[in-house]
Amino acid sequence: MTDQTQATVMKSCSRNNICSQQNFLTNPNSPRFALGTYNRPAEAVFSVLDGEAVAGITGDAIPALACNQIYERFKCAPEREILSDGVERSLLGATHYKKTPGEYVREVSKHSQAVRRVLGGERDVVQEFISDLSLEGRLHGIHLVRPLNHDGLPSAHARLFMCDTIAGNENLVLPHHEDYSQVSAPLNAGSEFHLIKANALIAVNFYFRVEPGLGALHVFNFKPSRADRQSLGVDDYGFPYPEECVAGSDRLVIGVRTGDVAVIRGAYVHAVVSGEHATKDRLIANLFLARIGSTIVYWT
Ligand SMILES: O=C(O)CCC(=O)C(=O)O
Repeated sequence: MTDQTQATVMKSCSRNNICSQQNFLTNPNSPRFALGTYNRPAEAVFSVLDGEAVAGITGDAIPALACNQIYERFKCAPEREILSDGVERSLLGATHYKKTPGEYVREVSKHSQAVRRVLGGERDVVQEFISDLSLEGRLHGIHLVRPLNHDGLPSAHARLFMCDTIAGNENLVLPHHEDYSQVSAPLNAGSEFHLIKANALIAVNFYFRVEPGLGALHVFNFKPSRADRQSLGVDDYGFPYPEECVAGSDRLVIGVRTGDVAVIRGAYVHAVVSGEHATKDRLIANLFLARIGSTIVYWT
């Protein structure tokens, strides 16, 4: 991680700054509530897994030409679907949200060709990242990086989403949520999902199109417990958290730009905020990954 500074208590911080906060100072088992900047997304993953930061950013990780080409191919892809799971967005690829593992892996095989085509073929940017993760992983005791499997079928390596500011809500592109509840949900019983621990869960986001100054990713210093999730009525889904529940929390404001890759601990509540005005056609690809012993598994 670059850019180390002394721990200070801050209400928010943006890229190129490291900020830490009371939680870290009082509880040595918590990760630093900080945003790190990294030269490679794979480096960011291990730093965040090791608790050196809760989030990491790699700027200009994807060439501008590749971002443009992916955006153009996505816009023309007939396989895109409109997903309405609380937010309307255009999706290409499989998502495990609210699905049984069996339903999810069967969906993966339906979409994998279109995802690969839009991302640009066999050696796409996400695949390159996964290869780099395997190399970097050797330095961190990782022997295998592989898709999470179910019924002998693999998970996907990426899904793509394009979102606008939510109609009727000037300020949000993606409401407050976390990514752990959907993994620990009872519908995943008996699958590899249930081996995943909250602190080992990482979300990786590849930004192909973000309007300048808009659509920042906010990560809040709130990692809900099971009791929190139950009392907020979001157990099993992790969505949507009422904005009020993070009103007093510190936050990392990650002003993501086209070409960036951001890595965050998925168990922390996060949201995408429009900014000064509404935004349109914000395109990302993402995947989740988790360390299980000396293996990293990934899924979408
Ligand atoms: O779009 C982003 O910056 C974050 C995406 C995200 O949190 C999600 O897809 O669950």
